[in-house]
Amino acid sequence: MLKLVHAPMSRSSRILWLIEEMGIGDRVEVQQVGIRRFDGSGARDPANPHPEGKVPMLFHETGDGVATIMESGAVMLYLTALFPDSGLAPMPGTAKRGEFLTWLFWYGSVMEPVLTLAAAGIEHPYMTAGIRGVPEVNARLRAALERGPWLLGEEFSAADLLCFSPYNWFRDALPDDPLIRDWVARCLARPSVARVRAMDQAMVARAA
Ligand SMILES: N[C@@H](CCC(=O)N[C@@H](CS)C(=O)NCC(=O)O)C(=O)O
Repeated sequence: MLKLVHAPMSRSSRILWLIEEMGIGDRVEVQQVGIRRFDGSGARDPANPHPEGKVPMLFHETGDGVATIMESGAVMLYLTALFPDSGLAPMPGTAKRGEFLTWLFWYGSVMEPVLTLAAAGIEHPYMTAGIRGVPEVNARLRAALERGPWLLGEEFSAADLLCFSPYNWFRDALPDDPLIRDWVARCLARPSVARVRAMDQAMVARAA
């Protein structure tokens, strides 16, 4: 019914974190593919249906066809809405829903571009005028974390999984801010993260 196109230790691992957190592993088939990695290793996999050869990609057989979802935030939104009882997202009609949607879209529109360009050492006035920079990203995270252990306050959500994910791979990007560092440590300590790390390592070993 549900199929996730996944490459081990990549952006699609965060969808596996979510699936583990939601306890829906038995509902999702995982199709492992290869990808071209940013360090130049790997290659586009002809078996990957994503139009750009990327992951994640989710397929859902619905009553009226197959829903195809790309972009991590959209995949998270789709899954948490499909399984509303999983507790990983506030529901429509609640005040927290607005914050939740904002984090998912802010991640893709602001946080990821800002951190990617910072890692590449690129600064441009168009970027800071239109999207902003690392200080603003850190300020947004800090303002939320001053109110609670998680981005939405007391409740852990898919927004934490998405927004902490860059620091899972790029520890150098972590700001020297105890509030943000402790939040990342709390996210890293989630059993789902350790379980997916083991799953990913097993997939890599099988493919070798
Ligand atoms: N904005 C997309 C980014 C997807 C993406 O860049 N995924 C990487 C995995 S880390 C990929 O598949 N790269 C392969 C390539 O660029 O060819 C999302 O958040 O899902």
